[in-house]
Amino acid sequence: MPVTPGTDELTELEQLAIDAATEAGRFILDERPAQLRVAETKSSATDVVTVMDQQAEQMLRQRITAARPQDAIVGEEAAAKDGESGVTWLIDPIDGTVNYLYDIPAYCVSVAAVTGDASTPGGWRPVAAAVCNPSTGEVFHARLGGGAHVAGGRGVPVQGHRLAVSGVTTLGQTLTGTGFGYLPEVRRRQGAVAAALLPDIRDLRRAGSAALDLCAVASGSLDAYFESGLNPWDLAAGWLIATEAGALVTGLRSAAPAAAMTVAAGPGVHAQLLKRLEELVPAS
Ligand code: LIP
Repeated sequence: MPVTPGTDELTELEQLAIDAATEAGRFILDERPAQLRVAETKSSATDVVTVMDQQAEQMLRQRITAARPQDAIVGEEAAAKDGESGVTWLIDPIDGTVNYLYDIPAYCVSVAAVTGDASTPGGWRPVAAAVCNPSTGEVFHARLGGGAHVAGGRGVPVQGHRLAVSGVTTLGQTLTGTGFGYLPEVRRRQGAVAAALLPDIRDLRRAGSAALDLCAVASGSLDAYFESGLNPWDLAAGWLIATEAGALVTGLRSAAPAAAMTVAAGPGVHAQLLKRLEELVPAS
């Protein structure tokens, strides 16, 4: 099992995640070009990257490397940087890039420090994290064993406040978030699962950012969330923030949250949602 940093180091990692995410968040909001264009595409014509994704990732890497040169970094837009400290940073400079391209205020900067082998599903876990939603000014953050909190945003006291998941106990009352990938055949499968689940839940929400969906579970503005096809940098920070707010965050069939499936919900409804998804998603 990966070595867990001590309390002082966890606090340092959390503060660095907050500072880096907040700085990059301010940059992507304040410096967004009026005529923002697609710089390149990745897995499909709709899987886009903008210059702001690339520049924000450089900003995050410089900030983290300056503070902790011995750490490894894995980001969405550039090559991995090795490290020897046992800590790896998983960074998504703009989670919800399509929303950012369309200027829909539902995108964020997601930064997490993890231990273990970040390239192996189930081989790593997040120990400190921050998610900055620059449109609302909210910064969600957590460290292992320290609870989850939000600072900034409408109605949030200056000192921030502690997050807690909803207490929903029946699947039929569960407001559930989900998302879809960039490949048509993947979307077809995901759409079929979502359609089959719809009669069993309160309703579905598709916000367009896995990190913000997991923070919504942490704050109770969603009761549950599930999605397949996520990359480690999409889910790492939200995984810890939701868990420290009281959620159960897993894969299917006792697996860890990973590309195969990520399911997050309060303890009152997680098992019910998991059982239904295991009926709908065949074992691979
Ligand atoms: C996005 C995820 C979202 C998913 C999108 C995409 P990106 O990440 O946050 O949940 O539905 O397909 O993967 O590409 O904006 O970093």
